[in-house]
Amino acid sequence: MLVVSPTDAIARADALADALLDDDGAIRIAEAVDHALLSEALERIRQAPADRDGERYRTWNVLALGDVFAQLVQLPSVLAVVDALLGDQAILGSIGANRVLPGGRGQGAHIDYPYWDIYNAAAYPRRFSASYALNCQVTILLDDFTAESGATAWAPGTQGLMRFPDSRAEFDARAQRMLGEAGDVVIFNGACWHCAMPNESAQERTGLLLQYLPKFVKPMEDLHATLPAGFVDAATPTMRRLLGLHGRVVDTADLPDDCPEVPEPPRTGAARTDAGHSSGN
Ligand SMILES: O=C(O)CCC(=O)C(=O)O
Repeated sequence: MLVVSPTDAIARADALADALLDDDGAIRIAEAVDHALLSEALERIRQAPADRDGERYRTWNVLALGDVFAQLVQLPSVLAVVDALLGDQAILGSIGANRVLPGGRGQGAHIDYPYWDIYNAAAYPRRFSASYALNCQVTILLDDFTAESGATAWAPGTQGLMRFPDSRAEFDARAQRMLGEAGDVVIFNGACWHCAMPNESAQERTGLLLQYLPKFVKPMEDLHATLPAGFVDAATPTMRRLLGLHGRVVDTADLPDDCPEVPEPPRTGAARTDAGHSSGN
């Protein structure tokens, strides 16, 4: 997996987006988040209600749990790559946490929303293809991800196949691990086969799972509905566009006769670097 610094991620965002489409389908930004933010996020996740399955805990929509999460979805180095892949009006479709404690089980290999029922061809447009991405997954490593602690496994190059693996053996034969240290961020094409792995270490392994989508894909979670009053009023332009609150309506009735361009509605989400802090980059 290609590993870059936050500065490189911004400088080489187009090339990295191409790597997500054409190469391994995953990259890692090293030291993208400072440790104070990691600790705060972890503390809030541990206190939040979660769906439990043995030693695995899943918390959905953590955006409302604290300002730290608003900061983590707006990391400039990450958004540079997301925007290069999905367009600069990309939205946030989901933000959840997957805590896998010692003894926690792994997952079945899968691909992510909106591809998650790709086996049902009738639900997809004719000639549906992998030529551009409808999802960009981002895992913020809140703990070290090692082979022992259950670092996510993924099968490089499978983002072009537009199908689930036929068997676990097919997945395992191609799989590598998304290894990294707390504070690193892995960005991957959600069409890649992947899964959490069993935690056979003595340490917790928690990832913050962010799902970004092009502006025209319906978000997986209704994030906006659960936000406290005042969140949107206080939101940065980038946060507003991640919530899909940027202008969407173009009044085609009023186009001048000779107009080759459709005027854009007011854009409130163009800036990528207004998160108000550096988060290590
Ligand atoms: O936590 C992980 O390692 C991956 C989780 C995942 O792929 C999912 O829940 O869809």
